Amino acid sequence: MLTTDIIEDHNKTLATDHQFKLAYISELLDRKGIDVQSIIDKIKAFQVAIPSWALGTGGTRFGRFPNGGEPRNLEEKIEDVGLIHQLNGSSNSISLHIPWDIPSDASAVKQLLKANQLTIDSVNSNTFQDQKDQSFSYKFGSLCHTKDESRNLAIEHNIACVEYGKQLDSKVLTVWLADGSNFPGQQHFRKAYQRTADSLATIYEAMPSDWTMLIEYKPYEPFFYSMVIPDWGTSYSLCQQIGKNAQVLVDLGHHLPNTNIEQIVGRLMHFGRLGGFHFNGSMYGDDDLTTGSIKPYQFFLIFNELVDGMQDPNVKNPPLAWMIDASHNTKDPIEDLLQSVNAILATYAKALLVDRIALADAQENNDVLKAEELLRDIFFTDVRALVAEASRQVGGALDPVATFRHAKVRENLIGQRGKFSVATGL
Ligand code: AOS
Ligand code: ZN
Ligand code: ZN
Repeated sequence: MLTTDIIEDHNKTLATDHQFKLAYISELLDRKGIDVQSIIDKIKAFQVAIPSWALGTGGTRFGRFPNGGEPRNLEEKIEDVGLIHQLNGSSNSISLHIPWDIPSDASAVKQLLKANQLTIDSVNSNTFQDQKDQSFSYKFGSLCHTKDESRNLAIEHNIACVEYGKQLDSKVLTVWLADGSNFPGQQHFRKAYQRTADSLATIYEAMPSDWTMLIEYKPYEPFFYSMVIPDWGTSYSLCQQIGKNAQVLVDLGHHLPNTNIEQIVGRLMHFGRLGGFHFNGSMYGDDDLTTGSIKPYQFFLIFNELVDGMQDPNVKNPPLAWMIDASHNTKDPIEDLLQSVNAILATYAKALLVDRIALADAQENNDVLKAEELLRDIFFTDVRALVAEASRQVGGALDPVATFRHAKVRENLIGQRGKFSVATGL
């Protein structure tokens, strides 16, 4: 944990610059008749979960270049998220991956969470790799497997994840399946889908009634001819069959290039079936880059759709689960996560500023240019001072990455955990 002095003292060195930028955006919003503090309050309330597997260097299948000081167990992962939350005030939960993050002592973990002002977000199952001495393999699929033995093992694993989640007060099971085929003819599409639907229904039945199941889709990888849940339509159909607490999870990187993700978001909210988000940046596919790093305008258009849906009383969509799902080889993982959360908050803030009455009017009257300009005007507005101010007001850093570097956090973690400590997980 950082001392509050370190954060406050560093904020002081940035204060003059910050006040100048904040005064400018405040005046601008004032002229538009927008109450600045109400926007700042909404930013403060927006929390993004950090996945336990993003705290170590991700790497690729060609290699991994760790920075050192990586968290070696669940407790150290919780401490890292605690640091992130201290710095930005916007990351108050951690998502777990089972079996990587099985708690050895649930009550001690709960105490540690409390000390770091954190909760557990979702519990993620792992049927994409065989564990040591596993009795039946997932090589040819898990919940879709042709053989009862492998399928049942995957079902039991998901139910065990719910049990671990219950111990730590989670209420969300996220299912991402690496099930699919590599060659034409390998898998019977309809049968594989039905086996998956039946398996998911069995898991759903075992979940407490106040839990949510998030079903993630992905068009390719690890399989390259077909995936059993390749697209939002498949996720949606599964949710429709399984029950009202099953929801579609959109991972930004899980779309083919140029997919209109904002429209998918709009559709799912209209159906009341958008359950959550995995934020990341994508150039080609599931690149898991820093959020907002590649296509910031599209990211803004997605948030515009989200905020439109969240503010519309006619939309009956449950509150969304927000999580980052990124990890790679070249940045310090904590710095990357701070950068991602910052981009998410700034983009959310922009979406809050869109004049929805004027936009609806332009749309109704088919004023194409006006509608587009209303969005572009906000997209080009620099709102970062609002995000910094939100962080400052809750005791966080004006510039979390700068404070992280100034306080030499990574150097200290390397000192405690070693130069070659390696995080469990991907
Ligand atoms: C995989 O591509 C998905 O994005 C998953 O959500 C997640 O990255 C995985 O479960 C982490 O191991
Ligand atoms: Zn994901
Ligand atoms: Zn992914």
